[in-house]
Amino acid sequence: MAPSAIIAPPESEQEQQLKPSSVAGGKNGVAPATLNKPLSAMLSNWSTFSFAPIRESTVSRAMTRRYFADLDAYAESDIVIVGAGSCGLSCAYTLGSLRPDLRIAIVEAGVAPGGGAWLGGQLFSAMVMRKPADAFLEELGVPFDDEGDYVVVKHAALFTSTVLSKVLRMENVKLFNATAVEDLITRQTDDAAGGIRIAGVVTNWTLVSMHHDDQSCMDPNTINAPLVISTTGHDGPFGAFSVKRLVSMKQLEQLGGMRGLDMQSAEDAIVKGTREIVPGLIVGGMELSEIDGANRMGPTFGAMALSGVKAAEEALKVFDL
Ligand code: 48N
Repeated sequence: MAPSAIIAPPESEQEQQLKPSSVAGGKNGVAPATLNKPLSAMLSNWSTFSFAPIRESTVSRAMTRRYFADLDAYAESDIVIVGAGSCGLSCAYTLGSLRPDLRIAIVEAGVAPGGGAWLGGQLFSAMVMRKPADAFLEELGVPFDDEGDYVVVKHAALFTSTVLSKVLRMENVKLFNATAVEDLITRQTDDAAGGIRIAGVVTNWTLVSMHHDDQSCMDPNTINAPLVISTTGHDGPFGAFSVKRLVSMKQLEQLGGMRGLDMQSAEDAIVKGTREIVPGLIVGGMELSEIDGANRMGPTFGAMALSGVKAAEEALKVFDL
């Protein structure tokens, strides 16, 4: 005997409300926007669709011509920002906005810029920023929930992609990603103490940097700049690069080492401590915790954004000297 059809219990009022159609933008929600004319004309006309003709070499030339023109132009930069995490990108946005006349190169070891700011904490994607960092979100036009002493961006990638897209649109800023800074360019200062001034960075494609041990040394490239801003994050395979290099060059005795998690103290310390460490080198973000022995703050990102803003301000003080 066929099992009797299972008759679903009547939906409760509450289940009715959970139906997807109540989501804004659904049939019963806000009317969907229309696409532009060329795209609308494409829809349901795929049988006649075809791309314009191209030759493979044209694609290669379109890419390489621009890349090598950028390498040539930015070989002499005004400012180099090392690390395109939340601090580096916030710094680039601030500097690029305030000084569109400055040529700013960002060097990022990862193929994907953004560093640790694509997720909030763990896999919980919302991003918390404590006030007054909401001012930076307002500046960028990133929407957030206001929770009183702090705000929440619904997805960390919304913050990161917004600041990234604005920086990439700037005429005076160039991102060299998948490119590692593997040393600093130095000059002797005239003081008797044998001090140095940082005068640029030494770069290599990250994959090359990772294989120096198993390939003959592939000589690097360089970018000359009177000012470098290092925001390479706390210690890790690539992290805390510039501060570790200052120790190995005997310009710093030793690192303070990032301390345990203390949200209350960590964020103020990082923002207020962002500064020029040796002539020509400003350090910000979590890389700074490695010098000063500052606490870590875990999944709150206001200090990264405002350390980037402060690093930009410190750079303009130095640059306008
Ligand atoms: O996101 P990070 O690691 O660094 P910050 O300082 O921008 O932001 C830190 C933040 O994400 C946290 O760590 C949060 C707040 N958690 C704190 C906590 O308690 O743990 O970005 C650094 C970027 C990365 O994209 C690296 O790939 C890049 O710097 N990088 C380099 N790029 C070029 N050359 C190098 N030598 C290099 N080293 C790191």
